[in-house]
Amino acid sequence: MAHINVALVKYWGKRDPKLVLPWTSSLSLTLDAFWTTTSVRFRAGAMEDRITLDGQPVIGEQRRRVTDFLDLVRLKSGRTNAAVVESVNTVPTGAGLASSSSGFAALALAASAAAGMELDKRALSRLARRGSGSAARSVFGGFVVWHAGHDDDSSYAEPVHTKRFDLVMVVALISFDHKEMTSSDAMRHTVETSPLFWPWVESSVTDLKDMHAALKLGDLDAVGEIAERNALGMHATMFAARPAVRYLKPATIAVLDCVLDLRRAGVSAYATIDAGPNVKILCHRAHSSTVAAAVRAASGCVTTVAGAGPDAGVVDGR
Ligand code: 2P0
Repeated sequence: MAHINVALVKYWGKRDPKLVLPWTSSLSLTLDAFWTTTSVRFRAGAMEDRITLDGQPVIGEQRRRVTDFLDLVRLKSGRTNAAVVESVNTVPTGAGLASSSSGFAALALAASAAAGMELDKRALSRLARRGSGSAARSVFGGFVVWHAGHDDDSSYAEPVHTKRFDLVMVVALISFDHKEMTSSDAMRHTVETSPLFWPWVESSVTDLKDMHAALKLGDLDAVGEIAERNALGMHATMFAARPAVRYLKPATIAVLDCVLDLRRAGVSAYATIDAGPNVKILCHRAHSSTVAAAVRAASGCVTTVAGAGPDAGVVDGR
């Protein structure tokens, strides 16, 4: 079982698509509100992997990504059998809600255990990375940094120890729809065509350094400011891609306006947005009801309040 994470300093762009090595290091918060539970069994005699998500067979590109990952586990473990994979998501899949972060972290944990591999957490993070970049971070709970690294060994995630502070994310669910362009395609297109990509990579180095300092101090305003500028910068790289990639909807902008109004009214609230129209708003737990009510009124969205989630782990044999 693994929980989703939301990046405060984003990963956007691979310098090695096969090994999933990113151009930038990233830093995230694992959330308690959404998770994936996955079981894997290797079956003697079966010809084909059997993969279900929420009880439905997984097909097409999604299936290919999972079977590629199982092939990697088979290669590393020496297993040859086909697998039965059953996954259940509490998070809408493919809607920019980081379902692949919890999905591939849970799969890496379950598949490596079923194959008899005994991986420490760093090795598990490196394995999860090969399924989906953000999954490297969901191996750990709380705040997590994924070091970009320069090869398979040096690109892994680890926890960031911070001063304790009660930061939560109000998740503003604007759309549950499957996004039109996957993150993988959108980031490749951005790297290849956006003139703003390289300046963003450069500014991301400063954002990460500043974020570490802000977390050490437990300074929510600094954490929020850095997260918001980094996310809007990432979306700017997509707006400048040719043709543009635009995940934001009118309701996304309404939530951003609302967050600004909340700040003007003295409430510390900051927005971050991933590859979809949904917005996550960072604030103190004490302000979460005020923030959630304001963004619902401003945009008609549904809200969930999420705190820090745990490490990926085995629950009831899963
Ligand atoms: C992140 N996102 O840091 C960034 C910010 C979305 C926006 O990681 O191609 O599903 O599988 O490595 O991890 C979403 O991309 O991409 C993502 P792949 P992934 O959370």
